[in-house]
Amino acid sequence: MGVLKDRFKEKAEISAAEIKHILKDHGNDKVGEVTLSQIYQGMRGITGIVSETSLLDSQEGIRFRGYSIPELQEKLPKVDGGSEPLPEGLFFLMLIGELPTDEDVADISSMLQRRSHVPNHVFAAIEALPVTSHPMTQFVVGIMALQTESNFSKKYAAGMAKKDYWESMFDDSMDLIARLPRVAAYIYRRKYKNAEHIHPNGLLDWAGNLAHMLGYEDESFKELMRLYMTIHADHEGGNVSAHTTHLVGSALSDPYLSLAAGMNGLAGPLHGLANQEVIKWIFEMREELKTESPTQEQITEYVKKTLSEGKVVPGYGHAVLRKTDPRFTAQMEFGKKHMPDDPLVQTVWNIYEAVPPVLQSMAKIKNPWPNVDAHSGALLVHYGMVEYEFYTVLFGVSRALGVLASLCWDRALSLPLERPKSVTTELVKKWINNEGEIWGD
Ligand code: NMX
Ligand code: MLT
Repeated sequence: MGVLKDRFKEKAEISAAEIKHILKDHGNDKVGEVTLSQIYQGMRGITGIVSETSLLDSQEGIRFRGYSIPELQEKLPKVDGGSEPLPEGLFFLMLIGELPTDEDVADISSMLQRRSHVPNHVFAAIEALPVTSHPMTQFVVGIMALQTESNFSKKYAAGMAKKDYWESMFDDSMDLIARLPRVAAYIYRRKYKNAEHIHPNGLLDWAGNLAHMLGYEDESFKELMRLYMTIHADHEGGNVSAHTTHLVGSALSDPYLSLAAGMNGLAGPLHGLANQEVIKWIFEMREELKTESPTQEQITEYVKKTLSEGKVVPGYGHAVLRKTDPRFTAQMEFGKKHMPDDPLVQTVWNIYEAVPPVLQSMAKIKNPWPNVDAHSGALLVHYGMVEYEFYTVLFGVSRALGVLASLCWDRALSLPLERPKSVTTELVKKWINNEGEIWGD
């Protein structure tokens, strides 16, 4: 832990000095213009956040500190005999900005094991909810109950100098990442497996141990968890879960409060909940068509029906991407390797053929291609995890890696309270008539 923290401190100090120089020389340079439509339409295309951990290109997809997903699969350490990257390695990369060695990753795995204790009151808080509560509701309650453990909030209450904020934010972030798999597995076993809980295995890696505590011992499921936890971890800073975590953190809310806020955003059907919506939609299609393997023609008709009912086709489209999401492709490759004959996985591939032409024919849809959520559920169902309401919790455990690495950077760079200017339509109308100004100071 000490070594990781020292390395982070060293990197952050260099970056902070660099940013100071950049702002001194270029702080007043203009980076673009903002149209009225952008203000009304979700701020698409407005650059307004710094997030060091990853960068999204509309054509190429995500790069983590410059590395694409295939490059991560090649370069990040793996378990002996495994072929998927260890998410601990991605976390190191996002936090430190360098590829880790096998030893760096082993150190993070054992640090997370050491810090993984979840106090009993957290389980009691989850138990206080009806078992029928959505798993994301239980997950957020679990994270909020863990907040009693925050070092940052205790130290802040006792009086802490600004220069020390980053250190207890860092400690909290490591604790939280270490504890999340236990909380997630507890919710899964409570809701779906008669509350028969499984003890952690201290010899396993972070994602392998999550698979074990969920009750899946198949080595290829563990490999899936390693891939899943890697590819869902970060998608630059503007997506709802990352932006919310960053925004709430900017009020100096501790990592527990900030992540819980981000997870509430992930629980929305246009964001992370789309992974459950995809499988639900496919199951409903199979039931309605009374076949396990609908043809492409049948899928096309079903997509048109979904659209005619005024619903979205889940798993398709994106606010930034304009090509097939490389996270979809990585999962498709996993499917081809481990379960090429699975009828549900094949249906996902048939949907990939059928949906884009239909969406392309609707001028208003900017991206007809699949996103990460179009594929993930089918892989989980293959291993027997059919309880699709749980899927977004898995997304959330992974997303914590990226947004908490970013939160450490936010505090280390002393980024200030986030507070953009808002306007009223009344003021917009005055501005149009040259009777008022809508720019903030
Ligand atoms: N099915 C039907 N309509 C769509 C779809 C879709 N898959 N994608 C976009 N549209 C509509 C969108 O609702 C909007 O309609 P309107 O003007 O009537 O409000 C119009 O097309 C223009 O939207 P875009 O500018 O292309 O997309 P936007 O940036 O607004 O939204 C999503 C992006 C991701 C919210 C949208 O594509 C969507 O709702 N997709 C389905 C849900 C989904 O898969 N979400 C997961 C995203 C990934 N993640 O994990 O977070
Ligand atoms: C994500 O992974 O956060 C989603 O693809 C949504 C986004 O990037 O806006």
